[in-house]
Amino acid sequence: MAVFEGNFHQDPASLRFGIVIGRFNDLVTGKLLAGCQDCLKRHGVDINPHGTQVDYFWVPGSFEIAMVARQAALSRRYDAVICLGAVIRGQTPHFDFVAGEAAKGIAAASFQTGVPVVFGVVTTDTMQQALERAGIKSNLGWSYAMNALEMANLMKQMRHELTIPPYSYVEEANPALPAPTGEDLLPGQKTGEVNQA
Ligand code: INI
Repeated sequence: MAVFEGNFHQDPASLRFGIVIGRFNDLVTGKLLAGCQDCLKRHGVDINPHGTQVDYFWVPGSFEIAMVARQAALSRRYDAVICLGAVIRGQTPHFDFVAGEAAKGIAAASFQTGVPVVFGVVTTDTMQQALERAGIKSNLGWSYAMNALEMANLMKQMRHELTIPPYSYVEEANPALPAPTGEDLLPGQKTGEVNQA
């Protein structure tokens, strides 16, 4: 039998990452991103957005992160997707909704696609606490990048050693869209034609 464990040194230059970042509280998320990039770069990943290894997706806030992360994972382009956001309790009565939906959605994106999707949404009571986690004391962005490197490598090893149907989760998560029915049709469109609008 075997022990499977991700490592941080096995050809990181061959890995591809998608990073989804919430603009809300960008004072914090920008710093998380900088920490994340620093870690990836120092492990040999080319972080240039015009290069071949990392794509960046900016979204309005943490609530939107999961949807974009799921689409990115479904593309099969990435070995891991890293989600960066900051939800601060003091700023909103709907903290629990935004944080809860982000957590649930990000977990679902990972389960449904079989692609590691790293939960890098910082949830704190105050801006001060968030900033402490985004560079003032330590930078969790660095840790999230480590998590992504480890999981990407672990999944690579597992795909190599175990028989995992590569696209089963994707097909389950993304069944072929049904033909439009009467209610979905645009004026003049017949059943069976795909909506272009
Ligand atoms: N989004 C965040 O990322 N962090 C927050 O603290 C936050 N607050 O405070 O409301 C927040 N709200 C925006 C939300 O993520 C969506 O972008 C918005 O509701 C539109 O869907």
